[in-house]
Amino acid sequence: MPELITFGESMVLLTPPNIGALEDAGVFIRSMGGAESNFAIGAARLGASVGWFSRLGKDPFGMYMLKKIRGEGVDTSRVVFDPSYPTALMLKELKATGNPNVYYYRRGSAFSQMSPRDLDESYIAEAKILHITGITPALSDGCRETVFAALEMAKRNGTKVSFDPNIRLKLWSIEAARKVLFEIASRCDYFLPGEEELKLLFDTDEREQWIKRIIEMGVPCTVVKLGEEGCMLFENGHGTPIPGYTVARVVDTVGAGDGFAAGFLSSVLRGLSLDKAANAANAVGARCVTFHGDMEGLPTFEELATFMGTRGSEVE
Ligand code: KDG
Repeated sequence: MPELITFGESMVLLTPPNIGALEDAGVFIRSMGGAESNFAIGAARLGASVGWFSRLGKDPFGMYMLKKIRGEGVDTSRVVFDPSYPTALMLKELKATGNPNVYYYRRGSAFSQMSPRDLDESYIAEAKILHITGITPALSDGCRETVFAALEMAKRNGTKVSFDPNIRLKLWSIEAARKVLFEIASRCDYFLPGEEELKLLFDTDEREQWIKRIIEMGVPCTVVKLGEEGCMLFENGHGTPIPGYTVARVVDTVGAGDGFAAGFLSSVLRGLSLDKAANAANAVGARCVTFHGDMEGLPTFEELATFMGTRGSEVE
């Protein structure tokens, strides 16, 4: 059974080869996205024993994603195929600068039919860490119930819970998001938000304010992603800045947070101290932003060692 598990919706991603309006695009390159499968693939490439479960449509796109994720060495034994609902889609519109525009086709997807009945408690019980993101509870009532049921199962079996809020305001309002995401965050063991997400969650632009709120929340370990600045690690109410890595050119930041979580949790499971795990996480995140695509920049352990080595750091 895998040590690190996660679940969520993955989508086939269609992107035109060139910059320009999507309505004029006639040719698309197929790949895939999904925060949790990006995370699982990232952790597997770094050598972790990882499992991902989901509901996929019983259709060619569902099969494509299963094969892709399984081919990366992720355990997919708990994936369910749904004959009645389709696999979700996502389209990207490339712009001359900045992150692409994203269009979702996921309402009524197979994953949105997820319910607590899809959970295998023994799979959660035997894992060391369950990683959840805030995208899943935004997708449907059933998905939200499943997240809370999985959290309960983890708690009663001593499995640690990691949580990345991954706020997607295309899926719900900030008011709805705050209520649910706070509830999950306050019960997790590893909280992995980005600074912009904390500004939204705590409704403040002031760093001192969100630092104060993070300390008050009392999560055993919080790591706040600060982009090129690196991250800030909070342990027992004490915050330590962990400097980031410089890259020549940022091409796409989408998926970098999933890489960061993969780098952090796989390092924690290898027995690294939290500050060393946060350093490795910074490196994975930095490498990811130099690649187009949601998961293409996720490094193998050797690639991470090279990336860190050329910047005077060492992978452990
Ligand atoms: O973190 C990257 C993800 O956002 C992306 O791969 C797609 O899961 C996705 C989403 O819901 O936006």
